[in-house]
Amino acid sequence: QFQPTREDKFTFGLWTVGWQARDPFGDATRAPLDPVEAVHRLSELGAYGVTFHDDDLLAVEPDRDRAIASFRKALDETGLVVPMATTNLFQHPVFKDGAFTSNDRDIRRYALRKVMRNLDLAAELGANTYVFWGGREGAETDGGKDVRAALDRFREAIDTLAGYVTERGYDIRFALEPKPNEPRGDILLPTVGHALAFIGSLEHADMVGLNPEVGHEQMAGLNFVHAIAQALWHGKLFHIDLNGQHGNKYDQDLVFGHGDLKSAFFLVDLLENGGYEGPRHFDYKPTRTEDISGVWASAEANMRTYLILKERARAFRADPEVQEALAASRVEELSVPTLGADETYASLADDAFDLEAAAARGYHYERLDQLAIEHLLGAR
Ligand code: GLT
Ligand code: MN
Ligand code: MN
Ligand code: MN
Repeated sequence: QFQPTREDKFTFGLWTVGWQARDPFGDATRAPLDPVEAVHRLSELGAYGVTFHDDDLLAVEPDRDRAIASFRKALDETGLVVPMATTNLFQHPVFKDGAFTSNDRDIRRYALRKVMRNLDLAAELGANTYVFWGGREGAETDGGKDVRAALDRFREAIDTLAGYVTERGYDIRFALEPKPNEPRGDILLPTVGHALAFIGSLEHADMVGLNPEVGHEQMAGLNFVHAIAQALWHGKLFHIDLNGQHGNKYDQDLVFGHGDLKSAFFLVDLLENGGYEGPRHFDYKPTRTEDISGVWASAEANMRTYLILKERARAFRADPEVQEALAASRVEELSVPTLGADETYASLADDAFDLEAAAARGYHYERLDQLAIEHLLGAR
């Protein structure tokens, strides 16, 4: 039980298990990980696929062609797929003021070339989602960045790249990944809501959606389950980054479920029942204390935790007492349109409504919440 299989569609970024655990205060605590080794180990653990930044492939082999060849061979040997790829537009010093929104025009043009080159590889490897995390698109000072101009350039970049993908005939959609801050003091498109509004302004809006990350919304104090529900509602949940975070602090990138566990429970319930069919992608960092055995233990932990929560969510839904509690809370009633099919605002005039009685009715959410906690804790 809780043994992952390919059908579970678990995927990992090469940069997750491959993170050498450098932080702003300390050096790497782990050796570079060969992407070939990562592919084989993840396959043995039951993962379905891997994802990568252009530069991740060069972790131990600086020659791009050779690195790609051995990565491809590992994929063929294991059957792992590459559903998503992305670009490293944050690590090199050239991106210190951003990539698509750097004040320096030459750098913006270089960034577009870097993406186009990796889009070709992504298409070759069969990826159908391409992620844009704009970690360096932002500022520390409000005087130095014209945010409206930056948004113009961000839009120009995404539209230009969407045009490139369309013209090449690649079967690829874009997914923007919001984050409020870190590494920049303030990042553009800081939350799911900001990104959704931005997407609506794009020329190629239909091929652009979201890659929300659990911890990033929680860093902003927001409810991730609500963010995902709204992304689904807009038809924009193209991909997802699962991990763990304890509230408003630096980006922890903990194992999935190792932060706000109750939110993770309701998230899995939503993903499993809300129509999301894409990969369950883990974007976490094995903590700096771990050696390589701890890295693999943490990779396994992400998948097991997801499967356990999936089972807990199923048991919650199947419990007759939960069904009764849901009915008592009138959860289903919210799906009934407020006006009948043939009604207009005029029909509202002759409602017989007992104001006092309606105000007095309780919603019984506390009982429902406790039932969720008991299922989550395995007490039912
Ligand atoms: C980086 C970031 C992640 C993004 C990755 C995709 S890179 O690790 O912290 O949240 O998803 O570019
Ligand atoms: Mn993160
Ligand atoms: Mn991260
Ligand atoms: Mn992420």
